[in-house]
Amino acid sequence: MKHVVVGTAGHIDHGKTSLVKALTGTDTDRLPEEKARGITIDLGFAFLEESDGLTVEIVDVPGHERFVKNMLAGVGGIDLALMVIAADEGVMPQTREHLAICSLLRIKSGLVALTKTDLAEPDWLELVQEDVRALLEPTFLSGCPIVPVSVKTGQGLAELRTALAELARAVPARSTDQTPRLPIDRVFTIRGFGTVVTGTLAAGRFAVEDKIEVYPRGVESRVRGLQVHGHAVEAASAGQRTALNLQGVERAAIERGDVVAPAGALLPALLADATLELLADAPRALKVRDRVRFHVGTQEVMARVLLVDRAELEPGQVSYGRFRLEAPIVALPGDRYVIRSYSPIVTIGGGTLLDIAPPRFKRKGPALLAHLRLLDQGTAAQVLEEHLRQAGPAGARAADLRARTPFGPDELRRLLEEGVKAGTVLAVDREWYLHRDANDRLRSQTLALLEAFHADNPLRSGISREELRSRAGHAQERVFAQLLTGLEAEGVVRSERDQVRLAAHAIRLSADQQRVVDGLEADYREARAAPASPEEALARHGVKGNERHELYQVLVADRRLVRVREGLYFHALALADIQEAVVAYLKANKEIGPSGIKDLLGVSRKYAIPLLEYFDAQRVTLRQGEHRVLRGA
Ligand SMILES: Nc1nc2c(ncn2[C@@H]2O[C@H](COP(=O)(O)OP(=O)(O)O)[C@@H](O)[C@H]2O)c(=O)[nH]1
Ligand SMILES: [Mg+2]
Repeated sequence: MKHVVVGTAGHIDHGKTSLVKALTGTDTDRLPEEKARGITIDLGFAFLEESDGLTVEIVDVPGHERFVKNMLAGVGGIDLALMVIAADEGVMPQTREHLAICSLLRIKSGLVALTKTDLAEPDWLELVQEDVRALLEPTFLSGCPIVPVSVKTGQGLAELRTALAELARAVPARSTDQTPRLPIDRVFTIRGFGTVVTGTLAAGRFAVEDKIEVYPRGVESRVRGLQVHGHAVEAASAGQRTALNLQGVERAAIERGDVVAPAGALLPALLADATLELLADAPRALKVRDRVRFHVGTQEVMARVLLVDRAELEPGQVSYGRFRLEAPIVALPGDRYVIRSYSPIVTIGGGTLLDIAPPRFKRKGPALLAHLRLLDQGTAAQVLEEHLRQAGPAGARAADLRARTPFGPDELRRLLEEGVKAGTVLAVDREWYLHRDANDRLRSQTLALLEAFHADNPLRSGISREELRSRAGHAQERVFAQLLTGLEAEGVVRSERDQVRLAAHAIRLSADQQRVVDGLEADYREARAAPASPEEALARHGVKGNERHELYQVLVADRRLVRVREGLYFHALALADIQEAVVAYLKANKEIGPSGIKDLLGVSRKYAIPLLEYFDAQRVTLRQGEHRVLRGA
C-alpha cells in the first residue's frame, strides 16, 4: 500500500476543482460560500485508488490570490504538484506564484494539465504549450508531462490519470525513521464524538490509543478514533489524509497550524535560523527587521527577519536568516518554509530551517555565519557535533536532540554512537550527551577551582560538592557527577560524604595550631558524655570562635569530633562507648527513657535528649512514646 499526495496548483478559474471532480467524482468545493460564489476558498480533498494498491491523495487548493495562505497550508506535505493552466488564458499571476511556492517547498516532481482545450484553437494551444515549457524550464517541472485536457469533452482525462499514477509510482517511499507529525488543516466537532482534527500525515504513523500532544499549545490527549477516507482504521501512516478524534480536547483549544505529535517529541520555537532565498521576481530587497508572513507546515506566523551577513538581501540572492517569530512555530530542522511580504501580500522567498533553538551569537560576527554554514552544508556527524558543541557543558538530552536536529530517532542514535566511538561525544548516560571539548573544559575548570580552594582554605579538608558545582558555572548535575566519578577513578580527586578535595591536598598545621587541635581533642575525650560547647572548648585554648572555626572543623572533618546537633559535639570514641552502653542496656532491659539514660550515663537532660534523638537518627534506636527500644529487636 503506497500513499502519494498530489496538490493542485494554478490560477483561479483555470479548472482545478472541475478537474479533480472529473478525475475522482468528488466535488472539493464543500463550503456553502464556495458553492454560492463558484470559487475555492479553502482546501478540498479527494483521492484516486489504483488497482495495484496505490492511493493518490489529492489536495485541491484555492487559486485566488487572497487565499494563497490556504494554498500554502495545503501544499506543505505534498509529493507531487498538479499544475493546472487553462489553455484559453495561459500563464497568469498565480500560475507563477504557485509554481514559485512549490519550488520553494522543494516539491520534487509533478506535471501540467493544460485545461479547457475545448475553448482553444489548435494553433493557440501550440503557443500556450511553448509558453508553459519556457516557464517551467528553470524549475523542478522542467521537461515534465504537459497533458491537454477538457472536462467538457473528456479529452485527455485518461492520459492524465495514467501520467499521474506513473509519477506517483516513482515517488520514493517515505522514510519510516521520523517523528510522527500531523500538521492540522481542519478542526471540527462531531456530536457524540468530540473534537476531530484532520491533516495530511507528514511523517510516521498514528494508531488508536496513542498518547499525543497538540503543539504548540501543550494540550495532551489520546487518539480515541482514527479515520482515513471516511472509514475507521486502527492506524494511519505517512502520506494519508487522516482524521484524528482526540479525547477530551476542547475544539476552541486547537486551530489550523497546530501540530499533533507524540508527547514531548517537538519543541515550539520563537527563534529560528534558516537558509534564506529571495525570489528573483520579489518586488524589492529584504532588509533587516522587515516584517514577513512565515509559513511552515499548515502554520502562518508573523516574523521579523534578521540577516546574518548583510544589511539587505537582493532579489535572487541566497544567504542565511534568523527569524524572530511573533508566535511559536512547530517544525523540525530540514523543514522547508515560505515567506510572503507583509504588504503587498506576495510570496517573496523561503528556505530550509537549520535550527529551531539557536544559540546566542553576536548576529553580525563571523562565528554565527560559520555555525550556520556548518548546519547547512556539514555532514550529518558534523551537524550533530555542532549542536552538541553549542549545548556546552550542560550537554543535551537525547530527546531534546531529537526535537531540534533534522535526524530521525534511529539515525540520531547511530550518530551518537559513532560520535562516542570517535571520541567527539561523551555519553553521560544513555539519555544525556556532551561534547568532548565541553567536558575537557569543565574538567580543567573544576581542577583549577579545587586548587584555588585549597590555597585559600589550607585548613579545610575539602569543598562541598554542591558549592564546587555551583562555582563551576552551575554545571549540569548528571554531567558533574560523571566528571567527579571519572576524576576519582583516576585518583586525582577524593570525595568523602559531600566533600570533595584534590587527592594531593593535605592539611598542614603550624605548631600553634597543632597545639590547639590536640588540646581540643584531649578535652573532648576526657569530657566523655558531658562535653563543653564549641565556644567554651575553644576559649579554654585562648581561641575566640564557634563550631565553624577552622581549627574546630579540622577535628570534625577528620571525624574525631561528631556532631550530634548544632553546638553539641562528642569525641568519636566517647560516642562509640555511649552507644555501646545504650545497646547493652536495651538488650538487658528492652527499653530506656530520658531519665534512664541520665542515670546510665550520669548526665543531665541537656545531653540525654539529643543523644537519644541522635541514636534514633542513626537507626540504632526506635522511639516509642517517651521510650526507646532497639531497632530491629
Ligand atoms: N469549457 C470548459 N470549461 C471548464 C473546463 N474546466 C473548468 N471549466 C469551467 O471553468 C470555471 C472554473 O473552474 P474551476 O474548476 O472552479 O476552477 P478553479 O478555480 O481552478 O478550481 C468553471 O465555470 C468551470 O465549469 C473545461 O475543460 N472546459
Ligand atoms: Mg477551485
